[in-house]
Amino acid sequence: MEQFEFTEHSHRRYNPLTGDWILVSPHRTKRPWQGKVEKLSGDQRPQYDPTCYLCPGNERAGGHQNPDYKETFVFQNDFSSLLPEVPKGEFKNGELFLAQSERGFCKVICFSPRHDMTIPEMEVSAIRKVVDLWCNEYEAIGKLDYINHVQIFENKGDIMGCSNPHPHGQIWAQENLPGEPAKEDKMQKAYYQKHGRTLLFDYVQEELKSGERVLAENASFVAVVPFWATWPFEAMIVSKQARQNLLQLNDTERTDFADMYKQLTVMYDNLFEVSFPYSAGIHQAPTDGQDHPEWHLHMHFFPPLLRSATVKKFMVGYEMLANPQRDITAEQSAQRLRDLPKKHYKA
Ligand code: H2U
Ligand code: ZN
Repeated sequence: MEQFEFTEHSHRRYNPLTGDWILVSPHRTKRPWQGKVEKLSGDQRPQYDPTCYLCPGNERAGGHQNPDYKETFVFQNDFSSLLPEVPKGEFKNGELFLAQSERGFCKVICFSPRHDMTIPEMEVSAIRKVVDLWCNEYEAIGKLDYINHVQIFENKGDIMGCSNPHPHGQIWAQENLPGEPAKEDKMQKAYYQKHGRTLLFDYVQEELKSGERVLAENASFVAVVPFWATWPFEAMIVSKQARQNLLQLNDTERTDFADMYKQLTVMYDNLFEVSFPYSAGIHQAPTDGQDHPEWHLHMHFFPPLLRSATVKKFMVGYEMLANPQRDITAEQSAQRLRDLPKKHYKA
């Protein structure tokens, strides 16, 4: 029997942030990029769309009017999933039926007044305004007594169910730590208690040493395809130093975060020469008023595309019922992304 090589043989990889496993089947990618790579005709969008509910000056649902904003703009989601005025309550019937009231609220953030922009096409100085807005919102929302988790995210592309191409993200804030951050909270706490360093600090050191999965690096941040990546081109932006949350970033680090956000999304767009869809979001310390030395700021990118602008990875069948699975290894994905031109393909 030949020796086990994880570049050749089926194996499971462990995600130390969540405790989950994924199945990797590298033998299925001996010829990973056969078949035609389809291109979509680039969408031509106007700088201003009179029918867009996010463009400056336009009217939104419920008769609200957007100001004539010049940089970023944030507003309460007109169709919030979470609401602040929910009476406290619990439903319990034996061990099997349990429900609890949950308070919170949702906001929408416009990244730019320009309807035709996307993050990879924006200047780093403009993306820096988005980072500043995230910081201000995390701080203000986090101070609210009943809010313990602030989820900042971006859902991009109609394939991801995003309703509007105007560059925007969202914030959902709530009382309880939701599922994914709760898993990461537990795993990071255990690691920190054992080692006295954050899990992602140690992880980033190792990734920088090997360089195999590193996509880009600046003075304060690294973009990496995680060893345990589930989506074909999943990536993570991690601060090099242990930072519990956005507020611990200094001025340079905020700009470096913006720079890394751009570098990664430029790679993504160049991969299939399409405005690359993804769900991305920031994981950081809970806002429960406690110190969280175990928490290490990072941003996840989960893009659905597999082989081209139109061929998507489905997380169905075995993946729904057993484990997520991938063919192309994290190392192969990183290599492909790294080898791309560093300039946006439209430029
Ligand atoms: P997506 O990026 O997932 O499409 O979400 C856009 C959000 O914008 C969505 O949550 C909100 C929707 O509720 N929205 C408003 O708040 N006001 C509007 O006038 C339309 C959409
Ligand atoms: Zn618009």
